[in-house]
Amino acid sequence: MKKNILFLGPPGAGKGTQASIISECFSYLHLSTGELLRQEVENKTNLGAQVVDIMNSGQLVNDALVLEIVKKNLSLTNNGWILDGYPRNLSQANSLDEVLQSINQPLEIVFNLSVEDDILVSRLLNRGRKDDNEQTIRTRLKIYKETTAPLINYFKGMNILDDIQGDRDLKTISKEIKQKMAS
Ligand code: B4P
Repeated sequence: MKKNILFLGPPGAGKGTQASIISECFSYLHLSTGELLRQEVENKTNLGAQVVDIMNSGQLVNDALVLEIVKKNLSLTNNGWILDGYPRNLSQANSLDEVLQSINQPLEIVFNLSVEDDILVSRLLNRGRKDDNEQTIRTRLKIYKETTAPLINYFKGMNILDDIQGDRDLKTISKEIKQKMAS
């Protein structure tokens, strides 16, 4: 059973949703950089104050800040983890590679969730989080295409990428992910 997993995909593709289901099922650590950053904002920490405007505008938070969060949390477990929302650019992918080498826990599988733009926009508008307004969503989608989507080829080159069609019902998607983790 694969236990070091990463979810890739545009905003609203269901990375957080599936990562929660799978991490709960296997008792893996679920590391969502978006969620951890939102907690910093909620707790009104210094870090939260630095990132709140960036997040609300749909831009990516500074790489070094996110890396600190990832390092701190990944070193807490060797029992399996799911990264959700990290990395989001090539520089973050290279940093992740270094961190994983240093803790000797190689990434085993990347699930690339794909969903059409119109469905993504309507899902996010329905969700209604603070950064889920039309303008911010368009910015996030643009940044995803320019900055994050190139990671698909990066992970394909490592031979660990699996494409998952994300516009189906939650259970069907989770079932397919579990099958692929077991194979
Ligand atoms: P994230 O928290 O990562 O959020 P996301 O990409 O918008 O959402 P996700 O794909 O997880 O969608 P979800 O499952 O919730 O990022 C937010 C912000 O944080 C970024 O814009 C950025 O500023 C910052 N950030 C995070 N990581 C960063 C990094 N590494 N570097 C720099 N900045 C970073 O699903 C969305 C909705 O769809 C939900 O309502 C869900 O119920 C629904 N849904 C999911 N699957 C469905 C399905 N199969 N069918 C129907 N509905 C479904």
